[in-house]
Amino acid sequence: MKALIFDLDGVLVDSAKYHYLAWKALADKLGFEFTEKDNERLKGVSRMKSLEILLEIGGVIMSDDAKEAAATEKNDLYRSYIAKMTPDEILPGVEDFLKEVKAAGIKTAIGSASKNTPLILERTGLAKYFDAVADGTMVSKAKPDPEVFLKGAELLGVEPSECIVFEDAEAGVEAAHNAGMKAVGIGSPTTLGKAEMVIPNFVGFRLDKLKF
Ligand code: B16
Ligand code: MG
Repeated sequence: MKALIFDLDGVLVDSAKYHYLAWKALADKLGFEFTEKDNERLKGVSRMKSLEILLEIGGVIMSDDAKEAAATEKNDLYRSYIAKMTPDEILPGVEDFLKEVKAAGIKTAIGSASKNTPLILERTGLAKYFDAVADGTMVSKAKPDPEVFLKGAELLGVEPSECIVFEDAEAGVEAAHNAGMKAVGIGSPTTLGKAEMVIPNFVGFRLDKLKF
């Protein structure tokens, strides 16, 4: 193993709550209920696909132009929230693990669907831990397609088989496998059962626990 590739939302930071608030504001405006349970379906999914799922939940039909406008409105509100993020919002245990990884000389990349990745990395101070960033601005195919993880490996100059991915979404674990990489699931074994290893979070997690 030469490199570790990290998903962003749900693995390093909890930006899902801001996605939820921004999508909920749109649902409120359109006049239907959107719950936190519904929001689970949007994790790891691209912005446009998320909007389509939201509209399906509300039983709302929209033209393509109206969808573009709604996605932009949601993103503007979401960015206003993440623009206020601080390093306190890095998930527990993450920074200790990243420090150990860097000290061990292992390469690191971000592999995220989010087009807002640079703003989040900058606001939280996480940028300094990563040698490369592959995000939603660089790929055209969403997870479970392996494109974003293959891009991460390419930017790092390593083979996909030398990478391990950390993911909180089922589609992300599948994307890692489709890239020929192993996956560590962050969250529940019920949803992430296909990963080679599942941990609840990074608290107390160390490199020597990475065993496959
Ligand atoms: P944006 P990840 C994903 O990030 C989120 O989990 C997902 O909920 C979001 O819709 C997607 O990014 C796109 O985000 O609207 O900011 O481009 O989990 O792949 O880091
Ligand atoms: Mg995620």
